[in-house]
Amino acid sequence: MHDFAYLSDTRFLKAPPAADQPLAVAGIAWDGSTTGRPGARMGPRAIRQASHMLCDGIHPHFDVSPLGHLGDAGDLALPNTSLGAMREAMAAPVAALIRRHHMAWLGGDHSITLPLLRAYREWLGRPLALVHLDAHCDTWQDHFGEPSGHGTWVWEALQECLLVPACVTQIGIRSSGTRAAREHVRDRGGLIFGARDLRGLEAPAQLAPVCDAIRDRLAAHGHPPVYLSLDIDCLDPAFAPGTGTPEPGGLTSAQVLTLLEDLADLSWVGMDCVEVAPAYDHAELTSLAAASFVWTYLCACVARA
Ligand SMILES: [Mn+2]
Repeated sequence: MHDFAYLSDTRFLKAPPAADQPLAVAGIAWDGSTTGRPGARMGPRAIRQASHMLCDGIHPHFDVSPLGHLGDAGDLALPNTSLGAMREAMAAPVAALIRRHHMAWLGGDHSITLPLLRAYREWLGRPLALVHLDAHCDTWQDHFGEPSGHGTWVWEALQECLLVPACVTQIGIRSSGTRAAREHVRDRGGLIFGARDLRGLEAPAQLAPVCDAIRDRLAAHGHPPVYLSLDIDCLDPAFAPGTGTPEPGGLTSAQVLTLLEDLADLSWVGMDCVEVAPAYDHAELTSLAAASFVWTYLCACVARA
């Protein structure tokens, strides 16, 4: 794996290079599809740097550390400007990595998730369930006149039958958009918990109905493998200012942590954390939130094993 020194000069949690560990992270330092403020290509480096605040401890909820189980595969070697060429270049290294490790992908803008889902769908041989935390529905049918981008991947993944429609759950959605886009997942039979639905709900007991609804869907549809796509702009800009298309009125860090902790028992197969744009960050708020979410997900994997 080519490792751009300037993009990944440190490793997540100071973990060793990926070899035969069950868990691994890899960066996808691409932001050629951003429609707002660019800069998410610098996300992997910032998330790794922020993760160093977490590298000497045990998770307070799961009572484990991913260290000893985790490797860092560096950043994928990718073209910088062509979406098609980037996705083509991703295919082989992604296919190899998901067969070797349970992966957490560090974005990058959200256009990276479609080729990731294609790779998981092909490898697992069945459509996936999706838990999608985001301010944006990402079900637009075109990307400002282009066929594909960082706001079309959910639409495309459903069109390509990569997902079980009834097992797609969107959480935190609140951006402007046509009704057709905003409600598309629900129209296909999936679940949407918009930011307004979740206002004031933060404690485990308050969010239990959300977790139970997801669990019920999975049980009713044969327990498909579950993928987590976590756009950091699901958080309110107060918690995550460093992102390309911030939307006021978002989730709190505590809400997201509660969901990650209390959904730890799902049949997760991988995750991504995208849209961290450190140029707009303050005091590493955004990159530390992203690092903490990825760390929590990885700790859940260790605790489950
Ligand atoms: Mn978003």
